[in-house]
Amino acid sequence: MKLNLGSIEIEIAKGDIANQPELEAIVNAANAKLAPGGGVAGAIHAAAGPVLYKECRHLEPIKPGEAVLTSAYNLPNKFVIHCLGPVYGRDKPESELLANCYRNSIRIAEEAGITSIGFPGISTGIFGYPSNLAVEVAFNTVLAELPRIKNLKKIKFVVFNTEDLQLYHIKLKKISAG
Ligand code: AR6
Repeated sequence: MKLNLGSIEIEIAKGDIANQPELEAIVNAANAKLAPGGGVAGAIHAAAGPVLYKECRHLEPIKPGEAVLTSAYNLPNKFVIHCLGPVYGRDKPESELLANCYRNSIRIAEEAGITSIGFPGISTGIFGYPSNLAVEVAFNTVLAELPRIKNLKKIKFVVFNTEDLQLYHIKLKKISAG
């Protein structure tokens, strides 16, 4: 499903964030040490190859809400933006820290002149953030950033399972209905 808001296309799709060849940048749901882990981080590091972690070692540690930019190496993208989401129930205020992830990722992408970016559901896996709440934060933060965007033309939410896809659909429909 797609929605055009001004010059920016918002898309939601089910898929693997590490296999998004049409996107210039993908976002990693990283850990503080920017190390290969499970979930999104595991998939991204496995596809990028070990050189990604070599670059990451110079940039860690990062704090919840922070984001950093690296090359994408063997991934089919140019860049990876690594951000650390909050652990639900531990890093507070959770919604603000999660919003910082989306905001900082978009700002870093803009500074680098990136035209397309893909987000996974940051914090909604191992970090335990309920998907229904995270979807609200993700969309509301992205929408609030739109007026400042000059370079980005496409923002894609890449969702891993059907239940989460449904939540994203409902939210996007509400936005398109105004
Ligand atoms: N593509 C798209 N979405 C995915 C993929 C994938 N390949 N794999 C999982 N998801 P998580 P977090 C979904 O756990 O909660 C790592 O070990 C998944 O279903 O990757 O921010 C890091 O090293 C969930 O909805 O990220 C950190 O230690 C969402 O992506 C920690 O986990 C995020 O799941 C970060 O936890």
